[in-house]
Amino acid sequence: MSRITRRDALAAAAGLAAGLATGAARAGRAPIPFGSAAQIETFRSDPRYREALRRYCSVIVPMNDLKWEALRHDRNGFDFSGADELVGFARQNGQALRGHALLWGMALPPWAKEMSTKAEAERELIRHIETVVDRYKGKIATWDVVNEVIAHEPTLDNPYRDTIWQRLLGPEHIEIAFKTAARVDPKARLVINDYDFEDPDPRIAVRREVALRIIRRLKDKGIPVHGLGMQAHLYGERAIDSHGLQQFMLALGKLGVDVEITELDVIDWKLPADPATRDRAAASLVATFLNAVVSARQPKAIVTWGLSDRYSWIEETFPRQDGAKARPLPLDTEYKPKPMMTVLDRYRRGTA
Ligand code: 9MR
Repeated sequence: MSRITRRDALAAAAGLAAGLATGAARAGRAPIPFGSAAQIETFRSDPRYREALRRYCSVIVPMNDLKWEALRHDRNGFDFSGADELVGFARQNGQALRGHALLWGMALPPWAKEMSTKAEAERELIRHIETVVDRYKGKIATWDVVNEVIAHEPTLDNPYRDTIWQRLLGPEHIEIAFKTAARVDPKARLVINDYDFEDPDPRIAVRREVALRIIRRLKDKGIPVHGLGMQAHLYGERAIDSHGLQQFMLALGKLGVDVEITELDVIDWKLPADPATRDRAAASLVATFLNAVVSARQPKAIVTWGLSDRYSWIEETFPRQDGAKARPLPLDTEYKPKPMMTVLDRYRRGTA
């Protein structure tokens, strides 16, 4: 057996540093847990959907069932039926869970939209987070504590999204949410989740800066925040700003927070009609995006917003002019893996 000399050790360290500096992707990178959001209606009605969740995922995210709209039909009650079903399924299969989302300005029941005072909003928000996080303590390890709190087109003076939470509580709504989640489950990973971080538009650079400032402010106040969730609904017609993304990853690292990809899919409304061409373009966009991220930071997870093109929000929100079905996800409508799945597999297996 050879002894490792000090010189060998230094040379190895220099090589490692050089590799990191160039962001070289090497074989043998650690696998990144992969998963998907799961929609309860589909989960109940389509056995092939359940089978795909079992087969491909090591992480499950209830897509809608932990939102206020699903849990809080009325002010006093909590309906955990859908969430419990998905949480039970994931646990049976040894899959990790992400909770989505404790605070969002959308998907609120009518009574919550009608809240009118600061005291009321604060009381309801705290009670909601206490009840939900406590119920899934030890089961849901990671929470999207706040979702989409950054304005769509923020300025540094006006950074927050106009929601009922911002209107009634001001910027403090973010702190209240994180503080409460941390108090109820001190072991949970707490994430700030948002969209539009990846293209070269100047608006995106401001969004990244706002995210960094929110995280810095929480940290300065001693409020735990562990990760930034990048939704990554990638637009087929937009470029990926690899350099900007890498700088963003490094800045997040300096702040001591992890990164995860939380709602990956491809908005393919402007991509070519031919399905094979469209699938290749989507896969290549996903590869460019993930390469940029992992060359700077190892994400904690990569999660897609659904698995099969059979069911996706993209179709309705971003309909194609030619009326063709959207192809945003890694499996086709018949659950056959598409080129996007080949790309994701490399990260899932650690061979990227
Ligand atoms: O995909 C979700 C769709 O089924 C719901 O109707 C909608 C409203 O609750 O939310 C969609 O998911 C969103 C996610 O929660 C936050 N980021 C954007 C997603 C797509 O709109």
